[in-house]
Amino acid sequence: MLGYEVNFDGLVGPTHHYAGLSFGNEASTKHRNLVSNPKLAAKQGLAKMKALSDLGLKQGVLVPHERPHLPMLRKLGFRGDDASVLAQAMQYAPQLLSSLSSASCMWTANAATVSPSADSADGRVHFTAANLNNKFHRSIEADTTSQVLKAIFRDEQHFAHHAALPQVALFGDEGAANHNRLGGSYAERSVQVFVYGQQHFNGEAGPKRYPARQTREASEAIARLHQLDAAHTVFVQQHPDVIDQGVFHNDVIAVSNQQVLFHHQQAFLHQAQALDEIRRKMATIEQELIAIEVPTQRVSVDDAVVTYLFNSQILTRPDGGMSIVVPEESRKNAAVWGYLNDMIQMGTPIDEIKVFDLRESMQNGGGPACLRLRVALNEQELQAVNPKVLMNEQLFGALNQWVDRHYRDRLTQADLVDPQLLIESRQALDELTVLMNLGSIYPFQQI
Ligand code: SUG
Repeated sequence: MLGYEVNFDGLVGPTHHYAGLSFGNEASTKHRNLVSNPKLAAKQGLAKMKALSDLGLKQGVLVPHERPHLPMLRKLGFRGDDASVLAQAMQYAPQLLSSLSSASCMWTANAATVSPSADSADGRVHFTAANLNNKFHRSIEADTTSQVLKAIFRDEQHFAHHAALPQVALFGDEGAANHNRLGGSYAERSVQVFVYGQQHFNGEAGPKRYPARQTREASEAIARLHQLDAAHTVFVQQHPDVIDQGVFHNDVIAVSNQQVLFHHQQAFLHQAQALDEIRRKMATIEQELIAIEVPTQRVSVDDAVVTYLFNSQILTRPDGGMSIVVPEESRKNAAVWGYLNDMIQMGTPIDEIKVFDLRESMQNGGGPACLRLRVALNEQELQAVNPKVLMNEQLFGALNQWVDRHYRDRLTQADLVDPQLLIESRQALDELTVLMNLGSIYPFQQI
């Protein structure tokens, strides 16, 4: 059966700024208070989407959420009209205003976990929106994410949507950033690998310095909801020491595509055992794991974190070869660039490097892979996707013009109090829902 991996990238929202909100994500902390450029951020993201779509790959777009999030500010006790809610929040709790203005939903690898129909007992594609409860600014994403996914994957015959897991630390869930799928064709059964940072019930030691954002308990609940079978599912603990070095999601230290698992030597706790289990489970579907393990001697964990070497996308081109998509920061680092150039000569399926400038997102800790949610679909399922969200020449042109009309090219935390920014954002999103045929997905549209 024909299969596709469709990458759904997050379109950067108009309130993109640097607020240092993500403890444990070193880029976020380091770039706190930097002046951002939302217009450039959105255009850098769109350029990547268009370039990949031009390669003949399937590319979708996920829309930004409404920010500042007025309903949550009101829930937290700020009263009056919108302008006075913003003014009070800025006066009494500027960090809250920043949290509720973050454009963090751009990192759609954290939007949800997706299991393709070939792996699920009921033959449907399953989506569970991530609760993202480790960070307040991200915990408010789940409801809108669900609405957006339902507006794109509408047909219940093909698509099953699950609400986010309970909003407590025990079920900390960061979506597909801690999830890999290894196998052959996208439309055939594969092995799903859930990577967690901590197991709360009877687990081994977790990180000491930074939080583990994904729990085993959450991953297991998702595997149950998605009706996966144990024979093709693997749960692996990420190495706690690397979380403490800034690897806040597994996609900062490992990435997969089809049979290939590209990972660092220190990615997993009990690494040899983990790879062995993946290998054995892949053998039951007659697939052989191609493990590309990067030695610490060649690339240190620190270099991996700064350059986002593993936050790359490995994509199968229509000619069957694979390209690796890396951020500009990987080219600038001699060790990483040297490794990448050696790797494409190693005889693995990866034979090409593609470099993108994603600096605006990178400065908040979001590389190429953070910006995309992978959805593997068969032909019929692809036909059932809302076609207005799929990238093509026309959508690319329309979205660039939309960004030009509505986005600022400079934003600081001080600007978030400006009621005009809220008005601009709402106008922009209102137009976007029409452009992409999404219906009323934002709170302000439902009042
Ligand atoms: O959740 N940064 C995001 C980056 C997410 C990257 N995603 C993946 N690795 N898949 C986060 O830490 C920073 C926002 C700020 O500080 O302004 C932020 O939310």
